[in-house]
Amino acid sequence: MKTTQILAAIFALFMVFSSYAEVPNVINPRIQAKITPEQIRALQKAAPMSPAGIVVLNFEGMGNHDRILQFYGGGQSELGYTGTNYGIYFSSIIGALIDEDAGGTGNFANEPSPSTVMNCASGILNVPEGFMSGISFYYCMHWDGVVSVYDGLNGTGNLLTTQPLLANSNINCNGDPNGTFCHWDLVNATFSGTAKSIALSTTTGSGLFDDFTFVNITSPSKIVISQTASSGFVGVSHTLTAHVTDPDGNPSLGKQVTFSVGSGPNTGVLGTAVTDVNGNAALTYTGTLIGVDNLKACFAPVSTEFMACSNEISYEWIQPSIPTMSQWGLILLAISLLGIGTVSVMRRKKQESKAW
Ligand SMILES: [Ca+2]
Ligand SMILES: [Ca+2]
Ligand SMILES: [Ca+2]
Repeated sequence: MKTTQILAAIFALFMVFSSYAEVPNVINPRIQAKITPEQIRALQKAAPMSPAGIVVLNFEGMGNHDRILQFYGGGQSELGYTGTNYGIYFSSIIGALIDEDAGGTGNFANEPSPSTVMNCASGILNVPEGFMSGISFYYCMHWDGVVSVYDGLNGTGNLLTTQPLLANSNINCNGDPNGTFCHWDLVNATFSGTAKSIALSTTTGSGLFDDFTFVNITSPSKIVISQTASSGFVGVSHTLTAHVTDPDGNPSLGKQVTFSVGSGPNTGVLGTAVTDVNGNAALTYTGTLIGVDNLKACFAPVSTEFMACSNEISYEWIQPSIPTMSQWGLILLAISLLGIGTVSVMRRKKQESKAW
C-alpha cells in the first residue's frame, strides 16, 4: 500500500471517530450514577406541587435510567418508585434520567424542574380515561422530532393535533455546570375532543422532556383494598374487600375485580368478584401454609391493557398455638397437684367418717 493510501485510510478513520465523538448522547457514558434512593425521594419532595386543576409531570422521584411505566398510573416505575396516580401509562421504552450534576448520568442542563427529566427516542403516553383541551411540555433535542395527539389508545384513532419539534439542544447555553443538552423550548398543543394518547418521536437519538402538563385531564377511577384483620390461623377463611370509585369519586357498579397475591405462600390470582351498588367487591380465601401474603386488587377502567390497581396490603397466616414443652410441664404439674389434692381430701373425709 502506498503512503498516500495509508494516510487516506488514517484520515477516513479519524473522520469516522471524530463524527462519533461529535454525536452527543443524553447519557454521559463516562460516569456512574451515585444518587441514593433517599436523595431521589428528596428531589420528589422538593419539586413544586401542580397548580389546582392542572397536572404537571415533573418526573422527580424516579431513579436514574428508570422506566417510568405506571409511576403516574397508580403503580410503580421499573425501579419501584411511586408517584401520584393521574391515570397515565407510559410505554416501556420511555425512561427517567437524572442530571449528572445531581448524581445521575444525564448529560443535560437547565432542565425546567431539577433534576430529573423524561427521555425517549419514540414512545407513547396513554391516558385511558382521557384528557381534553391541550398539553404543554418543554423539550430538548439534538435532532428534529414530532409530537402527535390521538383520540384512541396507543397512537390510534383520529389525529387531533401534531407539531414538529425542531432540534434545539445547545442553542446559546451552557451546562449547569455540566450537560451538553442545555436548551429547552416550550410546546403548546391544543385540540378539540377527548384525547387518549400522545406519541413522541425523534428522527435520531433520544429527546428530553420535562414539566409535561395536562390542563384538562379526567381524574382516574380508583380502587382500594381493605381487610378487617391483618393475621389469622391457617385453615380459617379470610375476606378481602375492594372499593371502586369512578372519576367523580362515586361508587362504581358492575366492575370485575381481580384479587391476587404478589408474593407469599399463596402467590398468584385468587379469583374475581364484581362490585355491588356500593362499589364493593369481596373475595374470601383460605391459606393452608404459614407466611405473609402481599395482596392487591385490580380492575380495568377502560381496557384490560391498562389495569388500575389498588394499594398493597399484607395478611399473615399463622399456626394455631400448640403448648410448648415447658407449658406441657406446667399442665402435668397442675394435673398432678389436682390429683394429690383430691386424694388427700378423700383420705381426710374417710378418717373423719371413721372418727365420727
Ligand atoms: Ca447538568
Ligand atoms: Ca440541572
Ligand atoms: Ca424535572
